Formats: sequence, C-alpha cells, structure tokens
Amino acid sequence: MAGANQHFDAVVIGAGFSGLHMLKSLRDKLGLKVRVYETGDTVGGTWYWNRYPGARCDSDAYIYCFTWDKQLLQEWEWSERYPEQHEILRYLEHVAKRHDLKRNIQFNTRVTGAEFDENTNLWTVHTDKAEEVTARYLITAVGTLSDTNMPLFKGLEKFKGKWYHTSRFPHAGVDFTGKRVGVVGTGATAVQAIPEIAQQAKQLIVFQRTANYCVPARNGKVDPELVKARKADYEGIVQRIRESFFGQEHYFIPKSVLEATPEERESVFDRMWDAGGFAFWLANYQDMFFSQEANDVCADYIKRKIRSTVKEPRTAEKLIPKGHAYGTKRQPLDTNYYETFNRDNVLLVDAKIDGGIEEITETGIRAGGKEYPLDIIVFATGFDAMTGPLKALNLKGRGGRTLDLEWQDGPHTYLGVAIAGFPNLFTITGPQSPSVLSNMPVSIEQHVEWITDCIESMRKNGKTSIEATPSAQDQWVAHVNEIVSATLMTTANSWYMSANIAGKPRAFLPYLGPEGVGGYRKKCDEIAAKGYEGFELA
Ligand code: N01
Repeated sequence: MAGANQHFDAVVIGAGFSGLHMLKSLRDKLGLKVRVYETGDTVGGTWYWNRYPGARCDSDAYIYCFTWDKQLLQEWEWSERYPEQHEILRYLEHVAKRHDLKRNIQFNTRVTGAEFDENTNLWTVHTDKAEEVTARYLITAVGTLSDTNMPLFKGLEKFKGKWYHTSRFPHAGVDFTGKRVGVVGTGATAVQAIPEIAQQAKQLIVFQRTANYCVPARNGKVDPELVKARKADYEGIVQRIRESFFGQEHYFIPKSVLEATPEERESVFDRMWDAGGFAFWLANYQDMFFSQEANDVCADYIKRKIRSTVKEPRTAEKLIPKGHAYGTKRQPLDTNYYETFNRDNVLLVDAKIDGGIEEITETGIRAGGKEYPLDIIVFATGFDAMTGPLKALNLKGRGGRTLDLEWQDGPHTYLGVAIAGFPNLFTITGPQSPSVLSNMPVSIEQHVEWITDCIESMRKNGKTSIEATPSAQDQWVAHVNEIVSATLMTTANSWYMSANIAGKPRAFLPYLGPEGVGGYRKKCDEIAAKGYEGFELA
C-alpha cells in the first residue's frame, strides 16, 4: 500500500475509536478514497497504548462502544461493567475485521507534517516512511490524551532500575513480583494501577503531588437480566445518551444540595456511592459545580469516606484533597484504592507533607531530603491533553501558519472541529468541543457524523474548500470561556485547565456547554442547516 505521490479524498490520522469510525463512514457511506495512518502496529489508539496494570474503561461498557453497528450492539458480550484494556482492544480489532477496515490503514507510520496548498485546496501529508500524499480533507483522529507527559525529573538518566510511563507500557507487561516499586502521580491512571501493583510488589511507594477525590467504580459482572433489558432498549439508550449532558445516562438532581435536609442528602449520597461509577460526579445536586458552599457539602461526604476507610490517620490526612473543589479534576474511579493504603507494603509520600520529588538517583527517588530505594519506577504523569497531539502533527495552514503560533495563549477553534486558517481540516473531539467531558464514543460519533454530512454536502454543491471564519471562531472561543467561567472548573490546577504542563498557557480545553453534548449536537446541526454558518465555502 505504501507509495509516494498518491492522492486521496481524505487522510485520517489515527486508528482508534475515531479513526475507525471516520474511515467506515467516509469509505462506505460516501464512497471516498481514504487512507488512515496509524503509528501503532494495529488499531486501538488509547486502548493500544495504555496497557498498565488495571487499565480499563471508566464508562459503563454498554455505552462505551460504537452505536452505529446495531447488530454488533446485540451480539457483543462484555465480560464486566468496565472491561479491561485487552478486551476493549479485542472489540476494536473485531470491528476492524468485521468491516474490513485494515485494508485502508497504514500501520507503523507516523504523520510528521502536513501543509495546505492554497492554490489546489489540497493538503500534502508527510510521514516518517518518507511518503508524501495529497488529500482534499485532513481529519485528525489522534485522541485527546495521547501525547505523553513525561516531566523532566532531574537525574532520571542515572537511574539503574527500570522505569515506564503508563501510556507506553511494555506489551509483554511488567513483573513487579518481589520488587520495590515507585508510582509517581495519583490521577485516574494511577488510581487504577496502584491497587494492582500493590498486590504484586514487595514494596510500593506512591509519590503524590495532589490528592484526588476518588469514588468507587463497583466493577463486576452485570446482571444478565439487565444486559437483556439494555439490549432490548438500545434504540432508547442511544437516543438518551446522544441528548444527554455527558453522553451518559446520568442526570443532575434539579435542586440545590443546600435545600436538601442532611438526612435526605446523606441518603442520596449513599445511593450514588453504592451505585458506583460516575453517578456521584455527574448525577449529583445541580449546584455542585457552581457554588463552593454546595461543593463543600458533597466533598465532605468523600472526605468522611476516606477517613473511615484508611486506618492510619496520618495517611488518611494525606489522602484528603485540599485546595481544589470536588469534581473540578477528572473523577478517578477506584477499586480498592483507599484500602490499598492499609497494606503493610504500601507507603504514601505526599509532596506537601513529606516533601516533593527532588531528583531521581541511581537507586531510587529522593523526596523531602529522604532517599527511597526502588527497582522500578512507574510514571503515571498523564498527558499534554487535547492540544498536545494536534500540535505534534506540525500542521501548516494558510500562509504557513502553525498551531504553535496560533495557539500561543490556548486553543482557538470553531466548535472544536475546525480552525480558522486551516481549511479542509477537521479535528475529531478537538479542543473546545465536549470531548473529554463526555463519554468519548458519543462525542466521537457526533463529530464523525457531522464531518461526513459536511463533506457530502460540499461534494453535492461542488465546493472544494471549507474554512471557519475568524469572527465565528472568536465568538466560539468567547462562548466556551464565558460558560466555564461561571463554574468552579476554572479554579483547579487540572489538565482540563492546561495546568499540568509547565509553561502551557492556562486555558480551559474542552467545552462545557449549557446543555452538554446534547445541546452541542443541536448547535452543530443548526449550523449545518444554515448552510454551515460561520464557515466560508469556496
Ligand atoms: O494523568 P493526570 P492520568 N511531579 O494528569 C502527577 C484519562 N483516563 O494519566 O495533580 C510529580 O490526571 C499529577 O499531579 P498533579 C482520564 O481522562 C481514562 O492519571 O498535577 N507528580 C497527577 O497526580 C484522566 O483524567 C481512563 O499535582 C506529577 C498525575 O501525575 C486522563 O486520562 C483511565 C508531575 C497525572 O494525573 C489522565 O489521567 C485512566 C511531576 N512533575 C485515565 N507531573 C479511562 O477509564 C504530573 N504529576 C478511560
């Protein structure tokens, strides 16, 4: 399949959930000639790369899947409420095979750059296989959490043991048996990995910079009767998640937590806590994200849970989040996370109480003036979220403009799917779209459908170029920022706020629309119905 100077109707970058669906849609619905480039040696994206112990989805599997293959929705059986990485990868492999998608995907190939030609309205795409192809449309399906954040820890090169980043874990796995292991980070990834590693390692030392609010996942087999009922109601489920706020079957309680009596809210909190999953985060009282006072009431419940679970009071205190409101950082779902700190072989080193990481030495980590000897270090330090993977593509738009320059003060997009100055470029789940604030497959499908309809309409109307206007983009950026500024989200040093990467301009990355993904879908559809309002078509 490799070959220079080929022309495609569309080039898609990435073969995860987004790229697979985009390929299927453009090739089989519109009959386009499509090439997908993928760095990995098979499909899967996030589920190909993130192979750390305990990696599994955090959304219930019955909605963490493609909804466009109605038959597969009926046929596929998930083994658990939140399947493990290898099972989701097997699912995506199955989809690729079932729809014969691999024949249009070139694996082991990284896109190293692309530039738009203003004379031909075509993109020229370069790869690390010295290929150069042209395409009318360039579609990024690179994921939002795919650009690894590996902070420059002083002395790492001296470390004589082994070290790994969770997002680039060895395919063969890592045997922690009998080892002294350090985990750096306590985000959603570490919260999944720590209980698993603790069961194997001789000693586990967790280096925490910021304590997180974790709620129980409550993973397990799903009652076969519930599975049956869901399969019988898939049409209804799909419609509900598409119209919902977060792409989930979760809805806020339309009441202030401050209006509820202490007994009433305690029983509501207990119900959500026992249900597990994102309910406590996404189906809580509606003012939790807006009022610090309301938020404190919800946060207090979790703090009490931490204190009653963790036996050693000093460790419990370290695990109590301080300095950010509940829910303003991505909710980690845990399975025995807090319980793990009751084990004799687990130690928590908190940056504020014990001192932060000073350097990596030949034999371990030095933090707070003390050396912790280690055989293996696992960095669960996250990603340069949303903008990172797009900037890494080295795109050159009209007049050679680059995202590095255009986004110096944070992302500027129109609807999170297009960028002024970058014609015929579509960014699936891009910055300033609901994306990471939703159940990803729902947002991915919405973008793929919208992009497909847009390209179909352009072809019908003889248009060869579409580009967001600077004024529509400015209005969208202002709207994104105005909406979020009314919430507590901007107060946290989260990756949503770009605060996890040194030097990254502080900006809220996704779109927290007033009506969530449902409202965003309506907005995108209205824009299309008005002849792609805010875009210039040529
Ligand atoms: O990354 P994170 P993640 N020194 O950025 C710490 C998704 N996900 O990989 O909080 C010391 O959240 C950092 O500390 P702080 C999900 O959307 C999905 O855990 O910045 N520590 C933090 O504790 C999630 O949100 C699933 O102070 C440093 C940790 O490293 C996203 O991926 C499962 C440091 C990084 O946490 C990212 O989660 C798992 C430094 N220099 C994850 N730099 C699913 O279920 C960073 N840290 C699908």
